[in-house]
Amino acid sequence: MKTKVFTLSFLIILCAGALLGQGIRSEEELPSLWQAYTDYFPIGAAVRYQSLKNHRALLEKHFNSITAENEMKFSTLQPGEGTFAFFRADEIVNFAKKNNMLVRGHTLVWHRQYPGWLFRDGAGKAAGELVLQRLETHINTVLSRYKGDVYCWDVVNEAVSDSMSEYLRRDSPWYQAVGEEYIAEAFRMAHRADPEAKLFYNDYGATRADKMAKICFLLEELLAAGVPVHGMGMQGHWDVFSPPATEIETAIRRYAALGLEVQITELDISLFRWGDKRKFITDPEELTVRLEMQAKKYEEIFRIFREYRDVITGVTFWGVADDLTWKDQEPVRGRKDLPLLFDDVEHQPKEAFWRVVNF
Ligand code: HXH
Repeated sequence: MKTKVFTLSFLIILCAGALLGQGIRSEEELPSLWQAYTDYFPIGAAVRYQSLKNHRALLEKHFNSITAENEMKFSTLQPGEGTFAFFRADEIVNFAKKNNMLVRGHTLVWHRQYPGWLFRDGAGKAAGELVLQRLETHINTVLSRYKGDVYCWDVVNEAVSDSMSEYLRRDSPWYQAVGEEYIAEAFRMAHRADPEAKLFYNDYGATRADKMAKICFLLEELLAAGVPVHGMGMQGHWDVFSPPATEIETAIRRYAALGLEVQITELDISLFRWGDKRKFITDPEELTVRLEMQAKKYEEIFRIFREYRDVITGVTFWGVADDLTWKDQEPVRGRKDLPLLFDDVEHQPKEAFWRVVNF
């Protein structure tokens, strides 16, 4: 009997030891992403409410900044007029505080994910004045709640048009209700509500010459009018084919030349061209090639980011690991993408991870 118990406990200890040992070893061996970048800039990730559970270990080890992917958008925070829902956003902020992470706020003014009531008045459309009043209430409520916790805000997201024949998006409900003044007003309101917060204009396609020219024109106008804008957020939803790293570098210099901080706010590198209609890359050889292209792209752009550490004040990935990414739904619904640094199966580091941390 005694020998049996002895053998059993011995076995249990052996197994536990092996498991624990393995866990500890791989944890220790893997360098931490944010620690590799302490001399450069904070490394952030966008999280969803569920990724606080699913990706907790990765978040705690590799990131020192966090952004809510959806939980701080207008429709989530104020679904009904005067009815604020802070529960999920608070959870994210508390997680960040517990782990000494920065929080980037995203986003106050956008033409998507806004609540229906915002632009309505009774049966008709709300006048510009009413919309601005509602915006001010929203900004005051949200920024005072997170004062000291959220260090920067994407005040206006994607206001510039993609069309060659248009400057600002005219189909935006903000533009339709208020006219182009909504942009300057939003920044002024945010600055009044939290004078310490760094205020960003955020957009995608920000490296393309035509769109960059329009964004710079907007930023110059705002700065010339004394509007409190402190930074340019380049989203960074790129793919393995484009844009070339040189184009990204040119854009960083151009925005920095305006006297603004630059952040890469929503980084991911898709394996697909934007309009590729396929749902998967089924050929294993093609997949290998694309993942290598992705690793190379990440390596190139991070070399540039490090070079510009004087102007780049943050780099945030739009997700944590490949099992939870908006790219699976947009721009092609149901297309399985693998755009991040950790894999979708076991959250293991991909080749791209090593190219980013080894320099
Ligand atoms: C970002 N927009 C948002 O800032 C972020 O809040 C969201 O969670 C994800 C991405 C990027 C984006 C850009 C264009 C777009 C959709 C999202 O829509 C298009 C789709 C097809 C073709 C052109 C534009």
